Amino acid sequence: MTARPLRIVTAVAAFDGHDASISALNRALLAGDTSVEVIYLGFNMTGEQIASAAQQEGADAVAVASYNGGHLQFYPHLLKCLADRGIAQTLVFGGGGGTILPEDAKFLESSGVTKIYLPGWPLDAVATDVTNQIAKRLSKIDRKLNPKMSRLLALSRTVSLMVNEELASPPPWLRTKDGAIAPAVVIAGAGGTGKSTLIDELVERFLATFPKKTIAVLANDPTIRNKKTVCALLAAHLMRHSALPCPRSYRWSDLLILTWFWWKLPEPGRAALISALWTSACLST
Ligand code: B12
Repeated sequence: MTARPLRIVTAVAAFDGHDASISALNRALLAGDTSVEVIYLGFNMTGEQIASAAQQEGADAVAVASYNGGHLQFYPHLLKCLADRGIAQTLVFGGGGGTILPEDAKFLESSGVTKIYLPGWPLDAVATDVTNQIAKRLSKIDRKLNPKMSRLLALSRTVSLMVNEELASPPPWLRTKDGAIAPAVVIAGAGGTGKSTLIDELVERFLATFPKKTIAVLANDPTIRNKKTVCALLAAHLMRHSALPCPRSYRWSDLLILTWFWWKLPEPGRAALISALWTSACLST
């Protein structure tokens, strides 16, 4: 077990609706022996959308199903999108049953895909192998902050380091110059009460009404616990407005960790985080 949950973005490739295998993989990841946060994007996801979510969420890996026959183009394109966003270190796992031939898998793995799973693997073995591979490489993942990196990447690294209590407050260069604090709105409620639809509407209207302003959504989901692990299936990106990556909107989702951490933070720390989230803003990538 690793100290923090592994963060894995899962999706189905663009122009592909075959989501049965990724849904089964999501469940297998949650049922395994490793704590994971599975951030599920849905089907028909472009390389750009997947890379954008991986960047915002500070993902360790992306796992993408491709059944439409375009895998030889899609996975290399995805690798490029990740590299373009400064997160080439993100591990990439894939599978598409028999539509991906063994020689295609070899080619993709030699091109930078971490691993392609061919038919015959039991899904729980796929899930275990994926988490083992991520855990093995975790210590090599660079999570340093640097004022020269894109604001969006710096923001996601900051949130991720703060949530893991490896950083007490955002670096000064990520804060508002005038110390201004963004207003924060909390939306809570039981499952099925319409939170996602409301947030969708608010974010879409906000972005349309204020073309220069930025907005951050911090989405916390309840945890699923078994005897050994703490897991979550996070579906905040399934909301409508995240269909297109918008450089003015930022999204982070996790277990209840952020909420718990938030209340532990002294007032100045909260203010600094909010202002960093707000201004980072310029969210240019
Ligand atoms: C189920 C299925 C459907 C269902 C999809 C339901 C759903 N919600 O997913 C339905 C009936 C809707 C469907 C529709 C279509 N399908 Co279809 N479908 C299949 C089928 C029978 C099984 C795929 C599957 O889910 N397998 C279960 C998984 C768990 O097992 P697996 O595929 O062996 O995968 C293994 C590994 O690769 C790995 N793995 C799989 N994915 C991933 C992902 C990650 C990240 C990782 C790490 C591992 C991993 O896990 C498994 C471990 O053993 C295949 C044929 C087949 N027998 O494979 C055709 C197949 C994929 N479909 C096909 C086609 C053509 C279509 C349609 C275009 C048909 C049409 N003309 O309408 C549509 C397209 C739909 C769309 N919107 O995209 C073709 C694709 C051909 C190609 N690309 O060259 C296939 C191969 C059938 C065929 N022989 O023609 N389909």
